[in-house]
Amino acid sequence: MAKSTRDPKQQPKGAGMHFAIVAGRFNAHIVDPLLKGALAAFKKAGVPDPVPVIYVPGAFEIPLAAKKLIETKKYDAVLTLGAVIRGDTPHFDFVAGECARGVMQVSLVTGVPVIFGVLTTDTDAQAVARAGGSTGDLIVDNKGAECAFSAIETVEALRLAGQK
Ligand code: INI
Repeated sequence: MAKSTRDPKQQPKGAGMHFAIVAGRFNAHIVDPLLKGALAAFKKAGVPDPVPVIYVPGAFEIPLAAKKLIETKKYDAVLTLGAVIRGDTPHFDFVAGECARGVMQVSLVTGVPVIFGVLTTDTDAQAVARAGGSTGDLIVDNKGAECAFSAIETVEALRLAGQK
């Protein structure tokens, strides 16, 4: 499985940062552990509780919900979580592609990071493995947790960039 280059001993610090999560309900057996992982990672990094979670039907609806959250001006970044599995749908490419495109578009148009925690896999087993699999750990091998750390790291990076 592909690995992030982040040093796991160097946990980013999220105190004073505010995030919201958009989660697709489709493939809930995958998205639920992604969400648990993300919330555990935010907690570990000191992000203030609660982190609000907005549910939408599926990945296709994620970008608009992220935009609406950003328009409240309450959040430093929005984390998106979902699972699109090729075996499940002939319109995989439309759902996965438009979700990814929409997430990037919202991020660029608003100037607020929208983190892409939407799994796009060929099989259910691949998605399970990226959602913590059987590790029994909320953070290890969990794309939701990894993306929560990415959200913090991106906010840190943009704050630094803004000071240059
Ligand atoms: N939505 C997903 O999040 N994952 C999927 O795998 C999926 N499949 O298989 O179709 C899916 N479809 C629903 C889609 O996101 C929209 O909710 C729906 O088309 C209504 O706009």
